[in-house]
Amino acid sequence: MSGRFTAAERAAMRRALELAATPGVPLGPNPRVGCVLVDEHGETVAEGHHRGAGTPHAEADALARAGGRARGATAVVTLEPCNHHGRTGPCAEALAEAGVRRVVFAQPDPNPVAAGGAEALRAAGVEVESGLLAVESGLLNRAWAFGVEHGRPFVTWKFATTLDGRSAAADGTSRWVSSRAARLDTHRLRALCDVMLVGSNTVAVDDPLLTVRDEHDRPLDHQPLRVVMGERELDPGRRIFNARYSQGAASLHLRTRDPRVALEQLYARDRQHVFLEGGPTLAAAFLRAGLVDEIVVYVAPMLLGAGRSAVADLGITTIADAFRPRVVDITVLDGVDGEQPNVRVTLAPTRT
Ligand code: AOF
Ligand code: ZN
Repeated sequence: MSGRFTAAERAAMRRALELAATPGVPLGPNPRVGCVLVDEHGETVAEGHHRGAGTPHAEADALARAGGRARGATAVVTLEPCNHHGRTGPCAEALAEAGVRRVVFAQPDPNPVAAGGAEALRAAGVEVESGLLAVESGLLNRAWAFGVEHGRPFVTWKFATTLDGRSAAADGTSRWVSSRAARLDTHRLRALCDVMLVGSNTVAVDDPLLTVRDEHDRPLDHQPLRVVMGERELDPGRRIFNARYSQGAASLHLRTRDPRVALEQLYARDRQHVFLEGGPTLAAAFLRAGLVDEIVVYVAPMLLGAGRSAVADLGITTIADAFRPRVVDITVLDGVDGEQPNVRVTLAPTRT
């Protein structure tokens, strides 16, 4: 396995993954893709990455920068080069025409419309290898590939809880259940999504901002769309609708209570990844509909005894019917400035 790739190709793929994940690139309908061209000595000839639908693909971007130096080079790409005339021309053809000798890609293209690049390249006499850092590349485009397969956005449900399963105290106060480290971690995850979703009750009661900020509390340049769903009429003065607080983030009110309808409308707007952040009624509606694809929970060392649960009634009355998601990861987030550690648990709902 390791013999199929040179050390230079490995390093180039790491770099291509970094390029693919360049911050500020809108998710939109397309995957995140990076490409590095290396010469026979393993030296980088040119780098490229995709910047969103309608712009050149990563391979085309790198080829344009390389010019004549692409001849004889190896193209290291995070995704199988496309083989279709979409918004841009087929990359497999462009690579072969530029005289690229070898192509190494991480993962096959799951999009049936664009797939077939590997075959086309081989037919044109280009050497092709795949599977290098495929797991990493798969993770990067997990939401996009999910959309290609299921025709809807990927949903991450996030909540914070005390040891006794409370997300807010009896009087409704919920600041601050989780530590600063946990809240910072949440902002990091929010930045990877393109929709922040809450219910209209949460907006009426908590008046959240739902923008993504960095560790200095500065808003990021590129913000997810803030979506409120539910039939409740809302005061236009709520912070989420108020340009004075928007920090560049747009917002949208979907007047439906049906998770399936909301996801359909968001997918039609080219949204890939929904970050579901409250409240309990909305979380329960998504769980009951089987529309949660990932759960991220921050557990804080705190007890409230009474208070609001993170999730409303799921219709489960006996232990045998418990919802049992599979644990994917458990990470301790160390406390800073004297705060206690919190625990982040990531889970995948199991489908039967
Ligand atoms: C990208 N960027 O760097 C690569 C892609 O019709 P288009 O031009 O928007 O092509 C979109 C498809 O092309 C996309 O779904 C994926 O299957 C393939 N490869 N796409 O946006 C890239 N290499
Ligand atoms: Zn392409």
